[in-house]
Amino acid sequence: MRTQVAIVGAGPAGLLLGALLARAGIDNVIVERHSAEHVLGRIRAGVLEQVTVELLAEAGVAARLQREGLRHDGIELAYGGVRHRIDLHGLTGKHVTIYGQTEVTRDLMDARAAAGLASLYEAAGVAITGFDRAAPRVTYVHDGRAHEIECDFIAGCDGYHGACRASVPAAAIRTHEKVYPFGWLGVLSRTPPVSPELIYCSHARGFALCSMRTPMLSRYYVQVPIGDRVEAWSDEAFWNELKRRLDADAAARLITGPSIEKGIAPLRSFVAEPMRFGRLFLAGDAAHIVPPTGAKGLNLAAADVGVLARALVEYYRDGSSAGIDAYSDRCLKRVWKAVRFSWWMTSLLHQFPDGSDFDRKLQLAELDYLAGSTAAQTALAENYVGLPLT
Ligand code: FAS
Ligand code: PHB
Repeated sequence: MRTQVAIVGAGPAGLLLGALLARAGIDNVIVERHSAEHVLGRIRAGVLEQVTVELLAEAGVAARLQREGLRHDGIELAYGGVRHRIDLHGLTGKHVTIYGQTEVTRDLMDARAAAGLASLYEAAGVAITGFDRAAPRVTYVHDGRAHEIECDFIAGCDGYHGACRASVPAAAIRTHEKVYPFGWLGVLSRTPPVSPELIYCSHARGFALCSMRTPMLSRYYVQVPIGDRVEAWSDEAFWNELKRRLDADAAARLITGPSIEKGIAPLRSFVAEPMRFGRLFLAGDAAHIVPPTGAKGLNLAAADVGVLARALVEYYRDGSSAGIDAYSDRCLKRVWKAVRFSWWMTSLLHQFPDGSDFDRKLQLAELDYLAGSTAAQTALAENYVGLPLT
């Protein structure tokens, strides 16, 4: 098989890139190791920046999102039993949209299928070669048969554990990593959200987050120690712990119910540099990971592929390689700002096992400063709604 761009990974990054390239008439194939059902079964992000919504609209897949997505103009920070609203829209003129990553992925998959574009699911043993020369190849096995894709470029959209970054010679790549000493236990429940906007809670027992997917589908998280196993957390234990971390009003109003999904996600910050190796481009989680505290992971993936799609259109339409040559530097400028923000939000709101009383005092002082400073709230709001796609 031959194509212009071979995309490895059918998560949001790969699917959005495929849609943007197809809109520009650039032929592409997606190779995914799992089934579509498996990909859709992963419960992940919930908050979309305006840049992400605009890219989905540009890709022609935002109709349901525009109908069903929930516009949020603010978030609340809770500490000391009091909630403080950050007026995102009032401070930045922008808002965020609540629309689950699962739905984004479903919309992209449906559009791709409707357009008859090639998506190869359950592809085993995906390997990439020749990207350091002008002969990139993607090979894989499907239904016991070996296949090869000849292409001009490879987009490594295969996430943190994917094959693409792992195929880059160690001497050609630098990685930066910070692993946090806790995880997030997340629960999805068919219950009305406890509050119309997200509540980020800082509590001596640990962080908690009240989020949602729809007016009848709530998403909650509590910080748990590294090594905690989800089997050790009954629904009752989860709800009791969440209530202990919420302010009295939210705890009293919380409507609990059976979990329809429950899992523990580890938290890490990770960046691979550069993000381009000859004819291979890394995008999304394949290149960087952020703790979900800043709601940046999915949005960074979308921004990467927005830049990459524009660069590839410029290459094929104008014969210019300026965009693809600038891809890595352009993305990394945005990535590191999001990594910093996500680290800052995580450091501000979580309890660190080795944290001292002094550390907790600093957290509370910063929260107090935030609660009383328009300048501090504006800095948080600018990063939360998403920095411009320069
Ligand atoms: P993805 O990991 O989504 O997609 C990569 C795809 O590549 C997968 O489908 C995988 O099966 C496939 N793949 C991997 N190896 C392959 C191979 N060798 N061959 C072929 N295919 C291969 N972000 C937020 O903003 N908010 C959140 O609340 C949030 N929660 C998260 C919870 C969890 C448990 C995890 C793991 C991540 C969470 N994230 C969150 C981040 C997440 O949303 C990512 O940023 C987002 O999925 C990035 O999309 P992709 O880069 O497409 O990577
Ligand atoms: C979610 O709804 O899953 C969510 C929302 C905001 C975050 C992280 C996760 O910062």
